[in-house]
Amino acid sequence: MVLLYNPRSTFSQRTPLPMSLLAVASTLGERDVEIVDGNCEPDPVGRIIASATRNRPTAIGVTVMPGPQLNQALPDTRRLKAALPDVPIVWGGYFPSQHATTVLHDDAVDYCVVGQGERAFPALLDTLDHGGALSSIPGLVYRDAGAVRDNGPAALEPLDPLPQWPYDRLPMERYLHTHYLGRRVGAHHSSYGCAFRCNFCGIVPIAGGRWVAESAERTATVLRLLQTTYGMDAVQFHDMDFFISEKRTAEFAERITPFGLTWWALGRIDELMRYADTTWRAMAASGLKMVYCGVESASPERLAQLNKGGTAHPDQALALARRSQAYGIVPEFSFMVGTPPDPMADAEATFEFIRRIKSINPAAEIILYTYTPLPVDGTLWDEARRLGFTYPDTLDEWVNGEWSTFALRRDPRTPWLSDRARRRTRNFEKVLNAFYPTVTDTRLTGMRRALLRGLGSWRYQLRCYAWPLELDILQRLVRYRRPETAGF
Ligand code: B12
Repeated sequence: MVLLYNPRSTFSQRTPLPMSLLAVASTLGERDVEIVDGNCEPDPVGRIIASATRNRPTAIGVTVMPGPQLNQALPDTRRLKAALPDVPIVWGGYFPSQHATTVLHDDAVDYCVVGQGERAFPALLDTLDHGGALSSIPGLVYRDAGAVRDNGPAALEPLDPLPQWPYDRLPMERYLHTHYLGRRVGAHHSSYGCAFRCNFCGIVPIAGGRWVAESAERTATVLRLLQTTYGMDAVQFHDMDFFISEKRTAEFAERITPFGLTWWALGRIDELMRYADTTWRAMAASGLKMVYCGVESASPERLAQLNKGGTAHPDQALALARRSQAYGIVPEFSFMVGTPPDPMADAEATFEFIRRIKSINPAAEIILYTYTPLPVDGTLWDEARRLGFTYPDTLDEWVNGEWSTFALRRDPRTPWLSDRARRRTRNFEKVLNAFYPTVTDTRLTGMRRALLRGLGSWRYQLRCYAWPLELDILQRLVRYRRPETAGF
């Protein structure tokens, strides 16, 4: 018996499919597996304790992302440890993959799996059940005679040979949502890692520039299954970069065109600009409705500092705004403001660039993130440390006070980010979102849109972003939902 737990990760009505645990559960073979999703259950810890008391599990596996999920995972794990002291608790996912030593300094957690869990987790379970050397499990970090031992990263596991995700172990109805993309929108992740090493991205310290992907055939088969079994009519791909291989994208588009689905995915601008017109046509015909791209900055020097790699250049975002419009695909562009050493100048240049994008393609969505340091070697991380940035040493610090919201990338309280720069960014965002109401909020009626736009107009034209109190009130009144805080 194995219990897998997804602590609450969101307060949104739209429950995210716990793909991490589906992936981990897929390779547990004949083992009896119970997945408990804290986003769906009123008392997930109570349910786990009851199950584990009936039938002692080999281990409890907990998936932990930074942010709200970590804040929930720590107290829950401590409750589980107190109630079930002899059941090993294993943390996997983004947070322990980056901070395994800090995690293992806490007595509530016994093991961390760094990176992919499909091989390391069953190997650990076999060792716990039958004995063997923990030191021979790549990707495992554990305590040994009072010290923390790190076995080092495992090789990336190719995805096609792995078993299908066991959707039947979850209440799938809970994970299909109605929004901009469709009436029953599902989720999938068709690859692992990313071929690039942008130094603000969470996958880099884990995947180290490596990428493995399902074949187009396998991904199409998964979508067909979700469509025929669960009535899914649209899908969001959460891959770090869906579009790395043009050949895979083109074949995938061709395969799914007859399904009549709509889809959304993330990709790099330079890659998409390299794609042939025939691939763009195939993507549009196959139902690609929106594509999410990180522009990050209006400055080529800043992109180099962010180690964006490839052939990234801000001007390509302007070209993509045009090209996607020609195919009826809405681009969603995210920016990274608040980078050291001069976040104010950086933000002003970004705002002007966003205005250029909007003048080309008013439907383009804009998302503003604030630079949140990650332990990725390179100038930015070095600069952040030089300016006094350090991570907490304990899990208690991570879940308390300012650190508990650090990962949200909205207000990370980095030492170089002044209140003025922070306020200016949020104010610009309010004015922009009023003047160009998002296309993704399907509840915004024509009248509400006109009202927002009318009220935001003078501020946008005059670049008067300061103190947009009237917009604040209006955006609250019309219950405006922004994708960066709420998803679609
Ligand atoms: C889905 C998702 C979410 C979901 C929650 C999912 C859940 N579990 O409930 C939602 C939408 C709620 C979410 C929220 C946030 N997210 Co999020 N999210 C993702 C996303 C897109 C996919 C994760 C996923 O399912 N991957 C697919 C699975 C198969 O892979 P995996 O998770 O890596 O799991 C593998 C291994 O990690 C390991 N593993 C994972 N869990 C476990 C458990 C055990 C026991 C074991 C052994 C192994 C193991 O094995 C798995 C299979 O190989 C990732 C980006 C990405 N593409 O991965 C970002 C990501 C994890 N999110 C991130 C962030 C920062 C957030 C936020 C905190 C902030 C933000 N602004 O986005 C918010 C919180 C917002 C809020 N207000 O609540 C960052 C984390 C950065 C970092 N420092 O590590 C990521 C990496 C995005 C990025 N590019 O930076 N997120």
